[in-house]
Amino acid sequence: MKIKFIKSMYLLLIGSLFALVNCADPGDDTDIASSIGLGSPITSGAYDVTSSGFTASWTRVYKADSYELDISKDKNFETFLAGYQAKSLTTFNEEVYGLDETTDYFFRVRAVNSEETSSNSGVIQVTTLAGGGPEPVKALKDAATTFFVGMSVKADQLTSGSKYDEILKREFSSITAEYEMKMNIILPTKGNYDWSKSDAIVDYAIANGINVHGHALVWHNSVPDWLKNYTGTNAEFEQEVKDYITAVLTRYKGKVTSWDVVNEAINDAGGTLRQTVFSEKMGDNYVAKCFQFAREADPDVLLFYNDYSVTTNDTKQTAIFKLIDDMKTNNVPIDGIGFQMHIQYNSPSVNQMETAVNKALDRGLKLHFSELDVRANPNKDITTLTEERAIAQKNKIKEVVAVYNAIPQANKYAISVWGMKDNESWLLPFYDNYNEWPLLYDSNFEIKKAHTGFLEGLK
Ligand code: 9MR
Repeated sequence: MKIKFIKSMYLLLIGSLFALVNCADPGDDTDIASSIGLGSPITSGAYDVTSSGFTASWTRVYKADSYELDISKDKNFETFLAGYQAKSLTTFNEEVYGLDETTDYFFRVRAVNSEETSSNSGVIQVTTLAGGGPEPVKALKDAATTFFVGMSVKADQLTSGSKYDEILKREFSSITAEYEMKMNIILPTKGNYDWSKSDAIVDYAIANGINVHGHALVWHNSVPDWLKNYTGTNAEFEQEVKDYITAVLTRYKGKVTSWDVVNEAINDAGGTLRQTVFSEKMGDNYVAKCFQFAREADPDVLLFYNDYSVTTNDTKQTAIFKLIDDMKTNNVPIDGIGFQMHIQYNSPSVNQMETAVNKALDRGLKLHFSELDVRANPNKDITTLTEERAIAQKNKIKEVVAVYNAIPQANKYAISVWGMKDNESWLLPFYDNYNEWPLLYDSNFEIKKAHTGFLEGLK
């Protein structure tokens, strides 16, 4: 009886295996794919819900080229939000804004390719939050508790009671002179130091408990004419540079925390040392010499090398870290590296930033994300800052801050923005006064989405 039962179970098992093999005929993959059809996206919900918007997100569908998003106030989708009836998207999320507060919204999404459109995803309901007037905006320096938030300044902005003064004191914990602590301003003619602007900036910082990052001791673009056209010997030229570095660091000892000792020494192409009056007169090891002079003048000040395109130009990045490695091998004192973040709304990627950051961390350097501004119009294709571009700019700043915030405390120093208001950025005159909005404040001192992006990057 028992044997008979086992035998019939055995036959049943063989039979069902045979049936399974038959129905899953592996001979024709396309038949299987077309019989399954294009899958529907899975809606993973809404995030970043505020009183006026939310972000809808969904999963990627195999073989889909794009997605169609419907948003409605009505769960049966009999009417649609303007622009959101089958809105075509190639991304897996959409930031929706301009909505009413405490209101229900519904969204669903379909996958699309050249042959078909999938059925709808499940419907997600989102309720926007209560408004209650504008939310209090956290000050950048209060939100960033583990590093300085800096801004570049000009001495004439620092009058007590000015709008700049008010915003600086509220938002920023560090300042850098945009140009008034460079050599052509401090030492315009041989032997005649002019400390008026640099003192005004440093005194303002001290009076208001703000850190100062010094910028920049040696930069080929800020050499005073008398030194550019120097007629003395190379040894005398080197002594002039040493005297200058010593004078500046001595004057600001204990007042200025850090200096960009040499700025932009590496060429954009070829990974070579930029040929300047400094390399010509002091030799290719002039960078190391300047760091030595600085350390001799002030044993405590932090010494940075500062350059641009570090995250996006691989050849330059390699050359910069080689320069630093050579300095370290020769026991030349260097504390940190500044990545000038003159970037764009669509570049660099998080991966590019992390790669460059990791190279600095591997070498135990402090990191300064210096000179941050984010071009919203690098291809000159817009004439006003569109909502879409403002959001893309905001998201890029959020990524920048998140990457920086994730580095170990010991390697953090500051993120410094290069200017306060859009209309006063160096970028406008530099690129023939084109339309650009690269900063955190607009021309009326109003906070932009970019500012929110900075705060969100800290969350
Ligand atoms: O933004 C600065 C501009 O106001 C000055 O006229 C110029 C020359 O001193 O320098 C600009 O700042 C540069 C910085 O010192 C180094 N990196 C590139 C910046 C933009 O050119």
